[in-house]
Amino acid sequence: MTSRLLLSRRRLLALGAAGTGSLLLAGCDRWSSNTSDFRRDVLDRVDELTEGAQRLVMRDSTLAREYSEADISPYFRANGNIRVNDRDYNRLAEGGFADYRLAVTGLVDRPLSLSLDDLRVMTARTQITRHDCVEGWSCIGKWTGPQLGPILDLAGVQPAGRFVMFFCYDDFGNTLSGPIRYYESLGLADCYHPQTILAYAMNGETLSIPHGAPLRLRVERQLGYKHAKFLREIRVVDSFAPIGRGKGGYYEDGDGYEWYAGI
Ligand SMILES: Nc1nc2c(c(=O)[nH]1)N[C@H]1C(S)=C(S)[C@@H](COP(=O)(O)O)O[C@H]1N2
Ligand SMILES: [Mo]
Repeated sequence: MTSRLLLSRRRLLALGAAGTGSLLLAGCDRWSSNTSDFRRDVLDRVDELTEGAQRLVMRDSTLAREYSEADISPYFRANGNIRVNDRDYNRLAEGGFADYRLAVTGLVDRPLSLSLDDLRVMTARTQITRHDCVEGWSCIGKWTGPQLGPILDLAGVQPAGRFVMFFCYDDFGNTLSGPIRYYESLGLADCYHPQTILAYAMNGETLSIPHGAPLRLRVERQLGYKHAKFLREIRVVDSFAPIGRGKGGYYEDGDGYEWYAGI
C-alpha cells in the first residue's frame, strides 16, 4: 500500500514539474523580459498546489479501531527494552526529563529541538487502541500526544523527503563493534495518518520508562515493533538504504521483520 502511495506521490511530483514547465513557457511567451517576479509567483503557486495535492493523495486516513475506556487492559505488558542503558538518558530521567529534547532533523527547512513542554502545548490526540505484538499478544491502551504530521509541517519537510527515521536511546548491547540503538522508520503517508502520534502519556498518566518515556511513537495500523519507544531524534530522509543494513529498522535489519507491518 505504501509503495503505491509513494508512486502516486512521485507521479504527482512529476505532474507538478511538468505543470511548472508549461506555465513558465507561457510566461516566457508573454513577458519576454523581466519575468523573474512572475516566475517566482508561478513557482510559489505550483508549490502550494503540488503540496496540497500530495497531501490529498497521501491522506489514506482509514482509522484503526478505537475502543472505550472500559476496554482498556488492566495490565499492559511492557516489551522489548523496558529500561535504557544510556548515560545521557538516565541523567535526563533523573531530572524528570525536564532537559529532554526531541531533535527533528534531516531533509527539513527548519530543524527543531522540542522540549516536552513544547510538545505539551501542541494540540494533543487521545486514542484508545489495541497494540498487537508480532509475538502474538495484544493489549488495549490509551495514548495521548501530538500528531506527528503537524510537527513535520513545523519543521517543513523538503520535497526530497520520503521517509522518517526514528532513533531511540536504548540498545540491546549485542554487538562486538558496539551497541546498536533501536531505530525504526515510516513512509511519509503513515507519518501524516491522524492516529500517528508522539505519545507522552499512557492511560492518562505520564508515560513510564518501561513503555518508552518520555516519548514514543504510536502508529496504530502497524505492529508493535514499529512503535519506537525512548525517542531521541526523528530524521527526514530520502532513503533508509544507508542506515544499518538498509531495511529500515532494528528488527527489519536484524530479524527479517517486514518493513511495512500493517495490521
Ligand atoms: N526503542 C524501542 N522501541 C520499541 C521496542 C524496543 O525494544 N525499543 N520494542 C518494540 C516492540 S517489539 C513492542 S511490542 C513495543 C512494546 O511496547 P510496550 O513496551 O509499551 O508494550 O515497543 C516497540 N518499540
Ligand atoms: Mo513486539
